[in-house]
Amino acid sequence: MLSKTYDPLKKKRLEILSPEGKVTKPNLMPKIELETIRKWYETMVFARVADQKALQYQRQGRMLTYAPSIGQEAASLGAVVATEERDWLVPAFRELAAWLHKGAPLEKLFLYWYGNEAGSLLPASVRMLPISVPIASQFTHAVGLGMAIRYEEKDEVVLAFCGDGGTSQGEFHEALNFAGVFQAPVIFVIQNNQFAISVSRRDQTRSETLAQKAVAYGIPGIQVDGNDLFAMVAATQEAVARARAGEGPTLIEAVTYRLGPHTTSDDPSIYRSDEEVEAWKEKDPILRLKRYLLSKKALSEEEDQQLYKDFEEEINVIFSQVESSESPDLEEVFSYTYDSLTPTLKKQLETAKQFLGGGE
Ligand SMILES: Cc1ncc(C[n+]2csc(CCOP(=O)(O)OP(=O)(O)O)c2C)c(N)n1
Ligand SMILES: [Mg+2]
Repeated sequence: MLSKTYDPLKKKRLEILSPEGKVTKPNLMPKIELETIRKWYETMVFARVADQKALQYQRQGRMLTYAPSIGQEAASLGAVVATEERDWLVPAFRELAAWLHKGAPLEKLFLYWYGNEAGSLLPASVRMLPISVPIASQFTHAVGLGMAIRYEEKDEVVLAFCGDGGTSQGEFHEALNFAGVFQAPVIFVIQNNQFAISVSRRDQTRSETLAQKAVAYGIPGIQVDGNDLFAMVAATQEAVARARAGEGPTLIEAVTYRLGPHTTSDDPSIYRSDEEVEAWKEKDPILRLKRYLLSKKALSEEEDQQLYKDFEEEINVIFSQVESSESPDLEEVFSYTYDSLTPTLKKQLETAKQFLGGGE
């Protein structure tokens, strides 16, 4: 069992694909067709280009705000590909590659950051919750979903994400404890991208790893190289199998790096060095997978360049549709959380109507 071999208290980290693009542990390599790996690579590149374009749109004054996932594509994609269509995804807000794999249209996610409420209304066929802003609330939502699945005796699991900063929130601990006690079928992934806005990982907790927090809750935990797609797949496959067999939750710490800013209103050069960023660029998950695919002759430099060009065009079209989309009625902002409006929501809606109508 990986979570036993890679006991987080022994400070071990699972890595299968080296930064040079070589499989260093063939015995742990998940069985995946080369064609499928190539498809996943394309999803990661699409997410990267979408992030880069979104940052540009924002600088051009065309996008409200944006939180890019640049550098973290393997952490979310590697986890989600180990789940099935019937399983649930509960994202934080830096899992674009996973959203795309799950079938959430990029248009919806752009709408969200554009400030259009319609961005939170995902197609019913996509088993994914919309973005929830309060840090680590994703984990308690995931446990709720997991408990509902157990109650209804369904063969489904929940994959949930939060950040390294999220591990300091009460909801993180409540969720892990509850899931451990009741053996909820949830895979918790911490995207440890080394920062919570400007707060570095070492200022977040005295724990040597974030994975070891699983120990306190009596559940398996494992630290994984989050920039290694194959390691993420292997660790998540094992966690999914356990959850599906009724053996409860797992905590996965994906060690990665936020190559971009926290959001478009952040300037990371104030709190971290260029050298640090450059060192992490060598461990870029896309570069690593590209090197692997090139060595297997499953991708050429020309094809790779073409991918970037094609995706840029496709994304520009999607964004122009977002720019010309209409805002939904104000009522819609209030009408989805509960079956019917609560007294507080009714009051808020009235206030919002007055405010938008110019007040009295
Ligand atoms: C409960 C709560 N407190 C504060 C914020 C403001 N906030 C948004 S993102 C963020 C940092 C989150 O860091 P981390 O969990 O590491 O995720 P990352 O942004 O690195 O993906 C903070 C403090 C919030 N959204 N929710
Ligand atoms: Mg973080």
